Amino acid sequence: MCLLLILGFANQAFTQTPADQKANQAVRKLYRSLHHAMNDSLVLFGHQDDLAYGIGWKYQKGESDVRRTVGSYPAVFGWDLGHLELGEATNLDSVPFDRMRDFIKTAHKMGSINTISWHLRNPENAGTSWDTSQAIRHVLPGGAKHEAYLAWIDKVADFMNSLKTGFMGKKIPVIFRPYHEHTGSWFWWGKKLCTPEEYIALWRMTVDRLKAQGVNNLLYAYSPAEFNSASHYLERYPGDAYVDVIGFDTYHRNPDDSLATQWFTNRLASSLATMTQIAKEHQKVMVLSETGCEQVPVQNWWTSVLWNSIKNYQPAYVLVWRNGRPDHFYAPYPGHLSQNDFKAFQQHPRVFFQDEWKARKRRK
Ligand code: BMA
Repeated sequence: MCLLLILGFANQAFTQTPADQKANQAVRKLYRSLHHAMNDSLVLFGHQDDLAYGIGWKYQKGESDVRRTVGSYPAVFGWDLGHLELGEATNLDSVPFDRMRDFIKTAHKMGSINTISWHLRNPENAGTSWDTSQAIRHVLPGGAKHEAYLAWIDKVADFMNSLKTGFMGKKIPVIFRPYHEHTGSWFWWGKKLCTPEEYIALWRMTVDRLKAQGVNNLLYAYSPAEFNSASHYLERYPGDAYVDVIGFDTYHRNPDDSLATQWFTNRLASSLATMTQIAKEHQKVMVLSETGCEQVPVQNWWTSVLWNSIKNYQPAYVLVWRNGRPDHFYAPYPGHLSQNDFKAFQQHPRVFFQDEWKARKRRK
């Protein structure tokens, strides 16, 4: 009995350890807490660029469309490093990297989780992420752009290494989500632009380089767009030693069309069902890494579309995209038609925003 208990405990500890063997204490703690959230069926709410800007405001200390609407910040904050590789001071959505660093510190201090994507330029011709000129083979070892690309990764390493708490100067844990939505072909790392082997080589080269630069505060998130089976999901999976979090990006488009809505809800549910199995087999944390319905034009979208599609599953978090412009936003703001429903979603016992997540961590 005693031995069984010890074995069970050891097994649990093993499976909740990040892929990076040198991961710091903070990132180990974050990984355990994500596993616990998932096992306890909690769904944390996340929002991209939440503290930076919203509808009608920009860079106002303490502001957040989510907090303005429901009184609490998100439990997960998303950020993006696109253009850091160029040495620019602001990212592709005009967020200054110095401010982003401060937002990440603020979010960490309030007990929330930070996740970072990277809409980086095409390394072949400096076009955008959406420039689909073939690039990967040129940046892999032996390619003409290899050294230049390592220098890009080093800029990411410097940024990650610079994320430190004010108090003790300890490195802040982050969920890094590079090369996302690769089952589509709209980014230069997408499925038609490289072979599975090239994609995996790019991923591993990136992670190995970050680690070699002393980065030890990351969990790595793998997040394709739509997929239709477990083998499709895993086709370009870089391996358990290179991934901690498995995600999935999908958006609700054409919400006026009931067939499109049905398609979205069915796909969301069936994808989460497939990922549940994968998460179990690979002992990873499962999340809905990006979703949303642009402008949320459906009054009860949060409870009837989103929650109804995910409620039978246990994604540790669900992140909606940025509130960039009056015609391009994914979280409500005060006065928005879905605000009451968003409040109902927030009050669901399984849905956690920053305040409840922080309180729970304190109790644990
Ligand atoms: C897209 C849009 C773009 C943005 C990009 C990276 O979905 O929001 O406006 O530049 O993400 O954040």
